Amino acid sequence: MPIDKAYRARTSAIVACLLLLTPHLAYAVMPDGMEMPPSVTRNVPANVPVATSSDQVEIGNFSFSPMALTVAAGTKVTWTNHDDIPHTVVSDDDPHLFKSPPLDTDDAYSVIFQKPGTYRYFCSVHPKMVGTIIVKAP
Ligand SMILES: [Cu+2]
Repeated sequence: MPIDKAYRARTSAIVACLLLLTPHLAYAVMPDGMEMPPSVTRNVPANVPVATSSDQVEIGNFSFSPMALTVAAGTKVTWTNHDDIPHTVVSDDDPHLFKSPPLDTDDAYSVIFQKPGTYRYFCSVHPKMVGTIIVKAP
């Protein structure tokens, strides 16, 4: 049928035009001299801490275990909540050096400790739940 043929020819012409125009359109919306958006994976700032080792604190039965954990500076400490109710991990310091969101069952929260010192923390939902991370010079 001639009409159908003409329609198809016009449709493929439009598609071909769009394909040809697309790279130019992309240039049009990105003005010259504009920097490309920073890539999260490629432009890692130099001051992002990198853990040299890791250790764990388990949260269960309304307590942190071990209550006191000694690690070398550069250690990533991960708290995991095994209770059925939410807990948090909040440093005693004001302002807080670290403060987790409420951790549901099996949720984990990590902090990399770079500076030697004694870091006391508690659960903001149950302030009687306390713990300490002791960070030694490596
Ligand atoms: Cu708690």
